Amino acid sequence: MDKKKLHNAEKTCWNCPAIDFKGNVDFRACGQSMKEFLSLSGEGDMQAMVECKRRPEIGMFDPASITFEDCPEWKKTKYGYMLKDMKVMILGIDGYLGWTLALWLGSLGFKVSGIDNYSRRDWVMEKGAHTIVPIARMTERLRAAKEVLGIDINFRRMDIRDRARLSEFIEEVKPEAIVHYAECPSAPYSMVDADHAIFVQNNNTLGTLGLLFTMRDVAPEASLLKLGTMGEYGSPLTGRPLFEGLFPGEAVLRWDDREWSLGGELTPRDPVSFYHVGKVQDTFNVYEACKYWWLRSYDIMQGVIYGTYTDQVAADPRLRTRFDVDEWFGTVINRFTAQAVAGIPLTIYGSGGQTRGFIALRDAMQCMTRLILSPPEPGQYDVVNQVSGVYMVRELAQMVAEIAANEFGLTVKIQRLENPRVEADEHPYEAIYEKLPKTFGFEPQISLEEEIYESIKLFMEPEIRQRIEEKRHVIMPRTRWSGLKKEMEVLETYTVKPKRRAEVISMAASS
Ligand code: USQ
Repeated sequence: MDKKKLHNAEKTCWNCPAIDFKGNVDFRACGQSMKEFLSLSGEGDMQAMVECKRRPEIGMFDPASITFEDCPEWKKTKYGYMLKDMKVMILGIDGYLGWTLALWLGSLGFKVSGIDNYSRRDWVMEKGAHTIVPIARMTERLRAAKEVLGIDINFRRMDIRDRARLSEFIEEVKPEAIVHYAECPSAPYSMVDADHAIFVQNNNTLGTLGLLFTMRDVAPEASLLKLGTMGEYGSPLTGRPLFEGLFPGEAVLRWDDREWSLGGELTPRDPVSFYHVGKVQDTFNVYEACKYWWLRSYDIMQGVIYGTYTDQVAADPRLRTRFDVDEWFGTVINRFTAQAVAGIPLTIYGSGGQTRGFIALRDAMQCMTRLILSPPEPGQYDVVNQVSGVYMVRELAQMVAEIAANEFGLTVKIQRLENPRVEADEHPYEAIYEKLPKTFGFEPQISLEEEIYESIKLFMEPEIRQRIEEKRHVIMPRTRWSGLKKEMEVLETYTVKPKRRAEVISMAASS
């Protein structure tokens, strides 16, 4: 990528969702890149002629002839060229990520619409838990978004599996990108029992499959940003790198004195719960849909997310996003920060040698924006590993405990528990996460330490601290992957005491 140019400057109308391909394109070229597509037409005889839905006056033209940089419909922003008033529909707009993204995009000038059936609120309630950061009802959220940030969000309450209504809404809005967050995001919830496993796979996998058919029929030119997970890959004990979904061109399979190229093939998946298995099935469904129907998608293998801050959600208490720390819906760093504040021992599962890719909430929002602004080509399925750092669970516990102790004067206990999950807790881990920085210009804006600090600061508010304490009983893990109903044994407990002020100052001076 040319450093001086914005990452999507040289993309052309071939990638632009405002282009009308219908009737003017040879659909035999489905799934081909622009280069291959043009080579198919032979003798430079252009087969693709398109019209612009926004500028019909220019008539039919060659889609490779106008770049985003040249087109007056695309304007420069700090995240890349942006299609003016670009319409983005967020499925799962009431969730932790969905609501945050809606406000983030709205404040950048996107036209945001979204659906939700509030099921995340229901699942958390079913488990006797609650979001520790109190959130407003949707009507109040929408009102506050308008009042405080001047953002109008076109919201419709519905289940993604209600295909007739979804199709009607998509036809009405005509989104240029669809962000799909409308899945149940919990590995432990999917491991509770047969009913939960079946529910999660039905809701997630069949919901997504239906969406693909709907997009084929009513919005084939919109890009689909589908949330996958780094957990699809597992953590192979061989230490094989976790490539970005597809093998790089140079990869080969060697066996029995013979050799084959693996370049471009989907890499092996080794999911670690029935939830993760559903995500793998999604991967194949999306991959096929791009092949069959010329849909275009980025499958986003997101690392474990943490944090609660963006400028928009912090602008008013009614705009805050949810924050779960219970066994089922809390992810590890978020749980540790809340545990540290409420004096609950930080729960390391097993030895704590589990290593994972992570990303802060606001960095994830930046990545999503960049991906939305750089749509894939028609028929293109691509995968990004949305990660900004790799850490081991026990090092995270130590880091959270030290920040809580040194910056907030808290006395923090760390507790190693028998691991409720079936997973390796000592293993090699090499995640490759190069596409977002190299192809989409992503630069992380926030360090892990800063984000942990911000979260703890917010949780020190008496109301939030109280809400964590009230739900102590749903913070300790109870769901064993083995199905056994038995409390986890405590393997070790130790205290991380605040360093004396003088020690902190001398450490800072020597670093
Ligand atoms: N862990 C602990 N203590 C805890 C909670 C978790 O040691 O109190 C360990 C787990 O055993 C695991 C690791 O931390 O090894 C991560 O667990 P997690 O609960 O933070 O994340 P996980 O269940 O793997 O999945 C979560 C979300 C899922 C998302 C995924 C990204 O539930 O939606 O897709 O993070 S990833 O893990 O990279 O696949």
